[in-house]
Amino acid sequence: MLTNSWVPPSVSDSPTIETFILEGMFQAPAATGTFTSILNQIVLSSKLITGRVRRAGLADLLGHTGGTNVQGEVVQKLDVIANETLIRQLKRRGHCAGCASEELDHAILFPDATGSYLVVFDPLDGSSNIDVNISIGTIFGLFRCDRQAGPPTEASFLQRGSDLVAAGYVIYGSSTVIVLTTGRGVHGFTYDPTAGEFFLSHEDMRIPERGNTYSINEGNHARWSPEVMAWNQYIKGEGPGRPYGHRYVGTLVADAHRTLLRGGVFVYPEDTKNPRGKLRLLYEAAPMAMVFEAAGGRASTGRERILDVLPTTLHERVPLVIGSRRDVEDYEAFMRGEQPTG
Ligand code: P6P
Repeated sequence: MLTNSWVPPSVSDSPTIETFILEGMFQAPAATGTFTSILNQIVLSSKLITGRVRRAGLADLLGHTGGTNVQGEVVQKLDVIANETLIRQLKRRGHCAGCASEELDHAILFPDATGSYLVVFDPLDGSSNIDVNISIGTIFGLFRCDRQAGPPTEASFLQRGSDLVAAGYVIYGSSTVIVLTTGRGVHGFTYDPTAGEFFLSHEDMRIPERGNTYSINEGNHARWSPEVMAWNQYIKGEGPGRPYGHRYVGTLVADAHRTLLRGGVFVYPEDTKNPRGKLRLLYEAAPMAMVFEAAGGRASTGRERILDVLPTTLHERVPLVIGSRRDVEDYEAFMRGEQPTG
């Protein structure tokens, strides 16, 4: 007879991400299930991608294809696999009307789809770190498309981040974690490969009002504006709560995830090499901004709210400052030529 035998830690009482998403659907009376279906396709894609990422060194998946993408960046083999996986899964159920990817010059539209959602994603963020076994990630966002105005076109993707209905990221790190917001809080789910499921592990994530680390590529110092240099000197200088510690992985998802959990600020500013910034608005900055604001943080270009910026092209770049509300506000003060209010 079974007694109260020890339950393996992997078989958790926490809900799986699919259950959590489904419970969210039941709370939305008008829900048709297409939103839920798309989120679950992204979850399935994450499971498939994590399986490849974990075997990359063994299955000849390291290295690059020899090609370059629309950004002019060398395309890594795992980039292609992640991109194809997401497109294939999102197309399968006919609920996604189209998707836009960092890896594709143009949006892909699914004319036979019945759903009214568009998905934007960076399929494998930080792919230059794949070969050295540093964390990489996937970033995604969901927009509605107005079918009353006719079938969606590439222009249908050019929406403000404030119009996102869901956003999140997957970090393929020491464990694989999905962080997701549908506008009602931010929740993290950790993958248990023995169960093949993501279990709720970080419920209602809230970023601290202020942190004690800053994250920026100090190697770009000579390219920064005087305002960014002034902020950089301040954050490294002596004063109440300063100097901050410096952390920089070089994968947005990894630097953002640490910042979300511990507080502080991540900055990729405009500079003389990237006058509009390096990171992309539609499928990197905007989804991250939705997550950080939903967790009580702040997301800015340094001068305006990321979620207010209207993209004019799919691959538009933007300066990105995300993190604890007070730390981002301090950065914004320097961008105005002012000192923080403390
Ligand atoms: P840098 C990775 O290539 C990426 O797109 C982001 O994930 C990351 O934050 C940034 O570029 C790193 O850029 O110029 O510091 O190597």
